[in-house]
Amino acid sequence: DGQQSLLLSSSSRFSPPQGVKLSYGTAGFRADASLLPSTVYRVGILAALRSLKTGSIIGLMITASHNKVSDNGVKIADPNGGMLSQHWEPFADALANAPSPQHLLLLINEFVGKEGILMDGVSQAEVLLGRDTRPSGDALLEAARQFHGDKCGGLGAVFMDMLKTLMMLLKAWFLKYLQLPLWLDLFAFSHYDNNTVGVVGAVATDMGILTTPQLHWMVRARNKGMQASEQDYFEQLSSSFRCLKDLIPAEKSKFDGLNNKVIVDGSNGVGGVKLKVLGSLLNALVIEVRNSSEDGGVLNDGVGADYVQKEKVAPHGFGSKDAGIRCASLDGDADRLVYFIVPPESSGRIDLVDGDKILSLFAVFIREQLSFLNENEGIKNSHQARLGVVQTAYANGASTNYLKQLGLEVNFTPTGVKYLHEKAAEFDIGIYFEANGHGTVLFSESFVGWLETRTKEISSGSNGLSSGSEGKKAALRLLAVSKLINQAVGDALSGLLLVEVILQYMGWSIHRWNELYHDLPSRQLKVKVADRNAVITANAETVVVSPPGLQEAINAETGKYHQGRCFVRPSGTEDVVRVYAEASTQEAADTLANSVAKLVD
Ligand code: NG1
Ligand code: ZN
Repeated sequence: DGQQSLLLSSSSRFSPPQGVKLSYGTAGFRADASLLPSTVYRVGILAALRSLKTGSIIGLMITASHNKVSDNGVKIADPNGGMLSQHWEPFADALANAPSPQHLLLLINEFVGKEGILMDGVSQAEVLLGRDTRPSGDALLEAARQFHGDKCGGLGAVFMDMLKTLMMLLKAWFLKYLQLPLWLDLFAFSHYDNNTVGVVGAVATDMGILTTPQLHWMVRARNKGMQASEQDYFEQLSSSFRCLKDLIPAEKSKFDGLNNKVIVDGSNGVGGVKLKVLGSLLNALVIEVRNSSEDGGVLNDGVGADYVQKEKVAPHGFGSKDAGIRCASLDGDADRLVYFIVPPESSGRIDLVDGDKILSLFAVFIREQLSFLNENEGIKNSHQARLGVVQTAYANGASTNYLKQLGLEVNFTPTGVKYLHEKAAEFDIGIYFEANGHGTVLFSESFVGWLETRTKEISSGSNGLSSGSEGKKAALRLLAVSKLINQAVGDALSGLLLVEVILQYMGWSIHRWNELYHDLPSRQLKVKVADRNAVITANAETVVVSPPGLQEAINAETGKYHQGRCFVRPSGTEDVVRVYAEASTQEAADTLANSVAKLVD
């Protein structure tokens, strides 16, 4: 009958790919784009349920970041702009892998009951949609729209129609086998019989092509009741940059011509386009963008932060002509940022200024501002801000030593923004970065509130701070940093502006910055194995607990090298086991990585 055919067409269009087990992973679902329509469809349902559960706006981003152009992915932004609550990940996995609409339906119902999600006909789900420049992005959104209803557009219709289909199916199924009509009434099922009215309303707004951090920023801003258009994003970043720039002491800003220019590799993706807009709002900085999506190059192919960081070579379009100039590279969705220095001869190899060094620069600056605050009598006893830094095992050992030697508290978490972010949120100011360039600086609400009150008191002259004192300026600077740097996720655009203004403040060239410490040589490898999840780790991924014996073998290899450090872990975004090795020479790091890769194979 009608229900059956709806179901049939649903399952034929949106059945999950055969023989593939999808996992929400480090950064949502990722796979070859051709495998993803059913996943995007189902994540659309997930997003709507999440919105109902939290009573807030949720984000849905279609991107596969630094992965190759034929891949794509989908992930959720939670109400605060962060990653999907880990507690919902098993549900996401189950949804994506449900073999049939019947299973999907049961899963949803079970979960809705368990989570106590209100489907009262009044509550509205609201989801903001974003995608990067991947050619498959549009089609994936379209795939999610195939059941387009007559009243609502986009995801709303998908959600409505999916639920309607599922509810009808469930009704038939339950009535036939379980005789549980009463139970169904709990879901006020009858409303679904009408084609235009639903128990659940879901509104999806397509925000168009965005960087991942822009979408997260918008979700966060909307839920805080703030203006959240793309223009608002650009305004906030550029005005806080200007504010920081204006707070640079005259004696500190000794610049030569080179120092107000940065050349940025956009990875042939979305970041370059957005950075051009941002750059046009700034006078104090010249941003030259190369490898932008409209330049026609292939996304992430020989370009981008991941390539530059892993291969330690200049991206396409950069060469010895750029020697000595500050260069930076974004990844495909602009949530990663690394800097680099091109050597004078075309040897290919670059000096990489990675996420660890960005973290170190931010830490030095923020620590200095906090000490200005603490030195100031008016502030001394009222608030001692706790500053913490968070890294993963991929952080270069030399960076960890440097940060500890600055007297900072260094914390380690497993790979994955969700873990780093959560840890950093425990501090008044928490700085987290992955070596690959993903990171940000989080300010606690109480500390921002304190800064706001303090800077207001200062401007009305009602406290002990003399206007123009370093204490006052430090408070204003920290407040501006909290507005400039994305509070939702790592954001290459806001990170770049913060790096640039701190370098101007310090009067540092990229060379001076790079000299903060010297990286230990390192090597990263990927190993394709039958089942990467056979490798189970502990202690922030530094130790293998299964298969048995592997860690002992790694220890034995590592022990052969001076300053040797090595660990392996299954990737959360690719079907590989990653090997990381560090040692006192590049050759040693390479050999260590290669021999451990053989142990894993
Ligand atoms: P996996 O594939 O789990 O290693 C990679 C990065 C993470 C993170 C995610 C999300 C490395 C070694 N791993 O995760 O740090 O950025 O992608 O994009 O760079
Ligand atoms: Zn990314």
